[in-house]
Amino acid sequence: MTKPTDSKKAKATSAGQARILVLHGPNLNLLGTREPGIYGKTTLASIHTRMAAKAKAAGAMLETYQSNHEGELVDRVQSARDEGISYIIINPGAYSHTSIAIPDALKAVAIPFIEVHISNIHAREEFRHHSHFSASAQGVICGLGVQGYDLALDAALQNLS
Ligand code: CA2
Repeated sequence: MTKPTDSKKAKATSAGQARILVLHGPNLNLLGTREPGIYGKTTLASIHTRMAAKAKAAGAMLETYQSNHEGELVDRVQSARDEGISYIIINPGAYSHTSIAIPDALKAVAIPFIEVHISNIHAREEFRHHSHFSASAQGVICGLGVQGYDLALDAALQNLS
């Protein structure tokens, strides 16, 4: 594997290294421990380790946050702007289908984001088919398992370079 050249590296912001925030909604802390048939066997911690290594190799910094509470996710999105986060990757979990507040916060901070779903929400129950996030997302990845996070990170790094 070749090392990324400087031109392929994520652009540093005036505040330093490009910072990417990975957000996870409710119950995703259980990844790898329950329902492996739907969500796989990989834990959130190992997803983060892999993503952080990839981000670092590309000259960016990864931050991660999981919460089971809608207001906490809104707060995290709001503080992202002040912290100089330049990209967000988010799996809103069940809030994808119910929350207006989190997509409103994403629109308010105007930070580009990619929406990720581990399962194919369109092949599941009808209530999962609509996401309130998708219309303002830069892109949506669903149904590719936890690999979706890596693909989202590739796209984010490319967009930041
Ligand atoms: O497919 C996805 O990534 C979802 O965002 C996951 C949500 C679900 O409500 C969405 O419709 C689709 C559920 C997350 C629950 O995560 C668990 C992980 C392991 C074990 C149990 C739940």
